[in-house]
Amino acid sequence: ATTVRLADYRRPAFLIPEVVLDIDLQSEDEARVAATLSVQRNPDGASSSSLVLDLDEVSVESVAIDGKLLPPERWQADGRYLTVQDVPASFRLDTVSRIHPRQNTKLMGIYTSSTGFFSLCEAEGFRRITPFLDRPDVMARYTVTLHADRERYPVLLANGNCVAQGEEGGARHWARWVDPFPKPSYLFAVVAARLDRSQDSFRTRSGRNVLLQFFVEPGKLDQGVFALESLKHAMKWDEDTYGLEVDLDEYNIVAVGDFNAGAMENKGLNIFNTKLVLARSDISTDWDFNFIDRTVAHEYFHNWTGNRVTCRDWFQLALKEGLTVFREQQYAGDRYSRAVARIQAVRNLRTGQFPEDAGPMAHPVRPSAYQQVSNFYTSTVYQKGAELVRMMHTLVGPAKFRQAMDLYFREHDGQAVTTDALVAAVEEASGEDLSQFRLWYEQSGTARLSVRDQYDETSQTYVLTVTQSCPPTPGQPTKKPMHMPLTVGLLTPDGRELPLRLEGEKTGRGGSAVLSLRQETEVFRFIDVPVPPVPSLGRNFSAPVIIGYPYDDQALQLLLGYDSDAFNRWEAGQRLAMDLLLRGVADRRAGRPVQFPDYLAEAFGRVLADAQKDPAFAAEALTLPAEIIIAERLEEIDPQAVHEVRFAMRRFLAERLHGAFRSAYDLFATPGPYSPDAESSGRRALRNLCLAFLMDLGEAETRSLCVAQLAGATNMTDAMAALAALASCDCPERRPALDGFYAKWKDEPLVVDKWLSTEALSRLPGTVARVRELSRHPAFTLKNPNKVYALVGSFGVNQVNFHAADGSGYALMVELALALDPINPQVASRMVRNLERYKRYEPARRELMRAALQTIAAHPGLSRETGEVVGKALA
Ligand code: HT7
Ligand code: ZN
Repeated sequence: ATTVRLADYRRPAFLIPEVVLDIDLQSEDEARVAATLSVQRNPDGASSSSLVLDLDEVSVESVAIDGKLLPPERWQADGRYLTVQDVPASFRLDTVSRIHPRQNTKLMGIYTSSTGFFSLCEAEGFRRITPFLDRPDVMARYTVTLHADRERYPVLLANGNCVAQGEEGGARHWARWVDPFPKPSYLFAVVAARLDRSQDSFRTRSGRNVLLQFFVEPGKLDQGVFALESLKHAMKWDEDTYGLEVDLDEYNIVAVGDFNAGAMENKGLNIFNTKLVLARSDISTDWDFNFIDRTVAHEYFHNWTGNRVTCRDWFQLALKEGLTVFREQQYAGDRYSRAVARIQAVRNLRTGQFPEDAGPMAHPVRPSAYQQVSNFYTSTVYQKGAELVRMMHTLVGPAKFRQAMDLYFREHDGQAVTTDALVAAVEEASGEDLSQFRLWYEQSGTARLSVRDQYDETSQTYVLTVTQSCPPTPGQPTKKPMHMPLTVGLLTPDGRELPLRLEGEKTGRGGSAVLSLRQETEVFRFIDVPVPPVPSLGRNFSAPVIIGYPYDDQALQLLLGYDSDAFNRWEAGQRLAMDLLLRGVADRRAGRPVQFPDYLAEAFGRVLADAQKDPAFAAEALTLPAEIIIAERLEEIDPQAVHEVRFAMRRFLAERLHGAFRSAYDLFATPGPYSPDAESSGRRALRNLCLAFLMDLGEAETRSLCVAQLAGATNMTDAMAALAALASCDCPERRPALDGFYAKWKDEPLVVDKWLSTEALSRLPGTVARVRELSRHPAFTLKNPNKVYALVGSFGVNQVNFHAADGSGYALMVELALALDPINPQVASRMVRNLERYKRYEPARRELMRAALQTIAAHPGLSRETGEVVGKALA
């Protein structure tokens, strides 16, 4: 396997400032692509007599320089490159190529979906359309002419503005689009399809009117209303928060049901997976609405962070993704509950990124090597990347951070840069020395902070000692200490917040202090501390680390009840539950009875009693740590033990708080028409959480309540909550509920996905067989990524059934992944990642998982994408 290394980066030998494309979509099976590239030798690049263009599944028919056809001996096209020999310093290159959209099941480049032709080019898909220097530091102005059948594909779109269109001989038409902004090829997009269109407009703060258009499969325009509203919110938010205006005359959003990613920020022509853009209350949950709002905003924010300032190479992916996820998180915090948004982001990090960072695919936020860049669209790049930006924001404060962003855009607009450009801008604007902070981009692994304290009554001094460490990760046996903010507060034993003052400092720090950690061990001496305090550590999750401190249950209950930092109130509840869950797993594995103390029920009962103040927060606080997060804390993972102990804790709480859960279920009903706003979705979240706890007891009365909720639901949030609870309940109501749901929604693909996912996530025995059966169901196809993610992806995170002790879950994953690999290797390699952490499991499962990986590795013709994952896992 070829490894691409950051250390080998060289500036391109040639630049291509202008691209003119003529794409003739002759049939679903074939398109002719004529490309005219203005090519110039790059004065800053290596000198080369040949031009080597990237290429993938494109048949090149002819090559001409400055209008003269080249003889075959002057150019060669192998599977990966088009090499043109003896080229001048500056010239026009014309190529004519053929591509096969319907055969393109990889869904990279131009491919077909039910309504027509669509494209996805990030990261390396443009080379599947035409030979090109398909790397982000080659930026060009594009003019694109599309030709297609008028009746079948009435909508013809590309980036930028439509400058001309017309009819052609027969039943065909054409349109020409010009994008005035130079862009990297990964931002290129085209669409030729039968779509309905709705339009709106946005008036920028400088008074320009921008046309907003939404395109979707015929009959589904009503499902785009929410996304268009989100887009306008996002545009306004970016003006208000960062002073950034939309720079286009026309901003188009297209929805497509077959898509490898969630969405793509192509300049002026965002293409969205239907799952992340279509919303209507009867078919979308509160979670969908929230995710759609954030994704629409995220793609829009890329217009500046990614498109105007782009990445020099794919090792710099976090430059655009980390920063844009951070901006998206800020947006969500402003628009919904700040605390809940932060809690959800941290839960995401802990379920996705922490395990990744502790496994064979662990890599720095700025990786230094890859085989397939598509395997590096990871939680580390996205979520941990956002945490790095957040830490800089915390270290320098919001005002300086804003100045840094202004500077970043001033200095780098129109450029392709490295992650260092952002750090340097923060450094320059704030005066803070971030040289050590840069290690965050280079070192993989989740750092640990071990915190110890000492209170001295006579001097009224409280000393916090913080020691950082980071476990070894592939290729990085040792780590250097990193610079990070640790936000802390101190609480009195009766829950009051103490004013903070550090020894040697003239002024106090208020109730919260941002401590700067740099050395391996740092000591902070707080003075004028009248009582032994309880520390609130890592407020608002100030750094993406694991904080170890010997809290006792009383301290945790105090923090849960009184910490002024909502995140740490939640965190205290999680720690309280986690300590008991870990004890429970140890007891179960040692054959001792698993029991839980009264104080757990009392603490959760107080949260529930207080839920009126903030139901969304209460729902988060009453959610037990996910199985995968518990597993992460164990030396050796026994998924069955983790599942059973967590389930036992849920049943314990459901029994003890039965009355309170039942009353809250009634109390938090949301009367009136559905709205996905933060308050009503918070009430629904809490009410449905109560239902789920009660359903774990499986009583007939609760089952009837659940069936009634499913039957009477006026929105998908309530319907799905009831269905999911029934799907994990071994009761007579279960099968009719699941079958009835499918029968009702079989014509709505996105709801069918919810059904597939609910079946695959069931905790009940028999799920492996059911998933196998569903993989042969007419509603399922390996060709559609959404279907794969819904069924196979959900099954892969089902901790109890995927990890069935007999290995049947692994065998099923192998079967499906190998069937998928030749169709869509990007998606297949994501599925295979569910097996990669086999070394973390107890011996029997470890062996079964290793054998599953070996079967995949030995499969003839395995894709490079899946090959990289299994190769690293087995290394
Ligand atoms: N930049 C887009 C994500 C994306 C992607 C993810 C995984 C595999 C291939 C991909 N191509 C594009 C959307 C975004 O992050 O905003
Ligand atoms: Zn993004």
